[in-house]
Amino acid sequence: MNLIYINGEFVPAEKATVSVFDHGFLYGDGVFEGIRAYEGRVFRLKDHVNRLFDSAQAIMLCVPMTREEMEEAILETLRKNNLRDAYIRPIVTRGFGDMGLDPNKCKLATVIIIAIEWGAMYGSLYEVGLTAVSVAVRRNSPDALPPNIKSLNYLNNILAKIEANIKGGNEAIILDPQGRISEGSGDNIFVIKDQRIYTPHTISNLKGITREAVIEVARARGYDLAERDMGLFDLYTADEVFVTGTAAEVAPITKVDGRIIGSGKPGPITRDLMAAFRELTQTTGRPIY
Ligand code: PXG
Repeated sequence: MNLIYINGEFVPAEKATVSVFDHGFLYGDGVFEGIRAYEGRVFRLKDHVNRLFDSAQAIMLCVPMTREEMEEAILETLRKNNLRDAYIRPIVTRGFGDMGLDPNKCKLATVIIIAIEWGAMYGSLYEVGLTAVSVAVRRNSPDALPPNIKSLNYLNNILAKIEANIKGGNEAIILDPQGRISEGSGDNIFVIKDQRIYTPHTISNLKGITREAVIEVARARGYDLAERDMGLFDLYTADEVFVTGTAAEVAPITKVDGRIIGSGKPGPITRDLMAAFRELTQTTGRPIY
């Protein structure tokens, strides 16, 4: 039986509910994380908890526990469910309030941690590569809703995903309001051209923890890597493209808007980084047990 952490208690999944007056439900007023555990170790737990608290800080949401307590609650949720390879979803909402969006009406944040068993997201596509399509919907403008906040309001990303589904793509390429490459619906984007690796700055997208890990391993392996602005042209003419995310891990993209990327197969640098990232996830992380 799957046990869910809600406000300090472990509740069977069927009974794990929140109030319809919770502002996380009423307004998407809250923040979350997506974390993975591999072979009994949580990958970059501290980074994820720090980002959760940063997201909360940005929306002036007081998390009713310390970062250390959050880390421990996540580990305890994994232990209670006997998990070793898992996907973990901590959620902090503004909590129970009344109608009306004023967050001051909510006295105490709701803390939820879900942990389930989960394998590779894209199955056989890691071998052949994903098809990506650019979408008309633009990423939220940073001066409207900063995409750095991992908030419970994911409609911007969902609209992009709907469009990708309609256009027959495995993932969406979302542009920022100025037409620069921003990110996928749930992952960051990397482009390889002439042996150099490029990725967009993180003003209009999420500061991905997988992105950061891949930057580290790429530089450690001697690759030249830079953050820069890019447009669709840079994607269409790339030698290799891949996306990174906790869910997607490192996933090659071999077609963008009908253009075949490079050889049409996952390229050598992408495959090298996929292996290096795998190695990192198998050998590092906070032990659960
Ligand atoms: N951009 C966005 C918009 C994300 O939601 C990433 C990038 C990658 O960040 P990390 O830190 O995971 O490397 C994310 C996170 C899903 C799903 O079901 C995806 C994410 C989170 C939750 C669910 O595809 N990706």
